[in-house]
Amino acid sequence: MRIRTTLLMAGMVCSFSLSPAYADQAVHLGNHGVHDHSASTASDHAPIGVMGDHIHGAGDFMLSYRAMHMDMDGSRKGTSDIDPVTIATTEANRFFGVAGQPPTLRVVPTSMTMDMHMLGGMYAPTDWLTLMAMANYLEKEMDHITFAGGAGTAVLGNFTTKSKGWGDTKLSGLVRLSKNDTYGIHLNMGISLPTGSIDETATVLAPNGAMPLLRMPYAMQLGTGTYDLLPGVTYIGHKNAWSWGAQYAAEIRLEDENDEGYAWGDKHSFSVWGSYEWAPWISTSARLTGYTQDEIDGIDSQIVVPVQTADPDNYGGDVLELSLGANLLATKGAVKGHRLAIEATAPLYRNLNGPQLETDWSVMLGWQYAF
Ligand SMILES: [Cu+2]
Repeated sequence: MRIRTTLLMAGMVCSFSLSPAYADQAVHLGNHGVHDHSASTASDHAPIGVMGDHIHGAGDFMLSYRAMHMDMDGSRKGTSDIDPVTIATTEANRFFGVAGQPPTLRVVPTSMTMDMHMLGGMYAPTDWLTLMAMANYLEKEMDHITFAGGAGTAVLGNFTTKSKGWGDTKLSGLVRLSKNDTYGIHLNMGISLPTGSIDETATVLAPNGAMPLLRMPYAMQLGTGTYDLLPGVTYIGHKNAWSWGAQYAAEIRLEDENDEGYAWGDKHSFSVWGSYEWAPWISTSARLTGYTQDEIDGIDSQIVVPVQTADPDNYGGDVLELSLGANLLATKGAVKGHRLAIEATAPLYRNLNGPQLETDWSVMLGWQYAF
């Protein structure tokens, strides 16, 4: 792990020292002039769901707030739906054999919502480097059915678990590699600090009728518990009213396990988008995002319950999503320079390590202001 951290540092130092070569290319070529946002238009920014999509001119600051709501309903195993009764009667409980553990998964999650509040700041000390920080506040809620006893289809009852609090904190450097009138390319070099809790608890309804207070499964925790590397590359282009872009972004765990004995799977995502600017104050966009994530590696020895979310193997998978969005930019008046954006996302394809709850849709609203 220490080796990977050292490589990261070396990479950053290397990029910084290369910077003078890029500096001339970077001067005043985009819509982001130095302290001059008068030439900005709505499509200067990618769809709001893309993180680290743009860089700023020297001396610029930007503040942002994003709110995301995600709705998950029903479970999926591979590419097929799987219903609660089938899970409760046929899906093996990996903890069977431990005292009191039934052979199948007698507690089934039916739906989950996640609300995320993202506070971001950007600052460009020079034209080739923009620094970015983001803090996240999360609220999660999961509904469950508890089936009675160790077998059969009789339902004992329902319960809901909740968690909320600050998640992990992300710090990034966006390094401009190239930019001209039509396109720009930059590196995203970020790190995620494990500021989110991974030992949140909730009262649950067990198949035997007991209501113990237990550590919640991985999906309900607020952070990864590990330092994570967030590398990426972003390409953006624009010509007349059209803009387009592509971004590769990854989450790579820098530690083999967190304090509780596990690490989330590495995640790789690739996004492509196009947008059309109807007027300087409004653009609309379409975006395709594909991602793949490994299952959880290791196990938290305190999470031993007959529910799919307690099995580290029931995490990750391959997903393709479609997003439609709009960017608005106030070009005059008292709110000049303020941006509002919205983007809604729905899945096109899902192959999940499961059974696992599936995401039906999500929507993100954002506000941004540069000065
Ligand atoms: Cu910005």
